[in-house]
Amino acid sequence: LSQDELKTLVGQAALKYVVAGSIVGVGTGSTVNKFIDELATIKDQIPGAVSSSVASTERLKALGIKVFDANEVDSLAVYIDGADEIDGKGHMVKGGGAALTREKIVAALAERFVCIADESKRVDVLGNFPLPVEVIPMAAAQIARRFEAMGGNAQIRMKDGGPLVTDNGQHILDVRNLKIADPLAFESDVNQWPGVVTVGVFAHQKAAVCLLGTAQGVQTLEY
Ligand code: DER
Repeated sequence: LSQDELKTLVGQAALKYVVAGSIVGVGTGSTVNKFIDELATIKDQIPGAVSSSVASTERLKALGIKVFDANEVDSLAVYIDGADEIDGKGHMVKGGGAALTREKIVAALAERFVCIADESKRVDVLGNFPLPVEVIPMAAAQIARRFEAMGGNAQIRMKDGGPLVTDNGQHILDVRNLKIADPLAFESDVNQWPGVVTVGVFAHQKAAVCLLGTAQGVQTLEY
């Protein structure tokens, strides 16, 4: 099975976590796009979705799914999102799609985070994927130096010849060469640094379930 076929499999599998009559929390990325396409097949069973990015909002609306503002809901039964890495406890590295801040905000509304991923995302220790960190632009160099002091190599994410600007108007650092042995402590520490908007470690907002697409089919991992 190709990676694309594995993403379709887990996108389909995530439908069973959608609660009829309830608004669904929707993440961002190519795997989530497969889920959104599947969600459209049952859109008459839900009031709509809360989205974590302009890109997901556009896809949801194009498929006739109503998008609610995060401030319109008190909580969500479920949040469905992908990951760049997920470890054995459901801690994730996210932000490959530059949506990490709104993803963490919507995930915080949900009772249950269901991660959908192909098997390439499964790791023992987080940090092989360059860690995305959303930063206030004026703090980028200062934050990069702090990562370098811990052995990391931080680069501003570029797009169309300049720094990528997120949905929130901020920049992203991608930090290579980190080994995140204690995701909870790392997330708490980096969150405190002045100028950090969001660090792409989802340990406090970890997954409860991961639907992992493998050559043998979809594995349901619970944490
Ligand atoms: O940006 C994100 O956090 C996305 O969820 C990303 O990590 C997963 O995207 P993919 O499904 O396209 O690999």
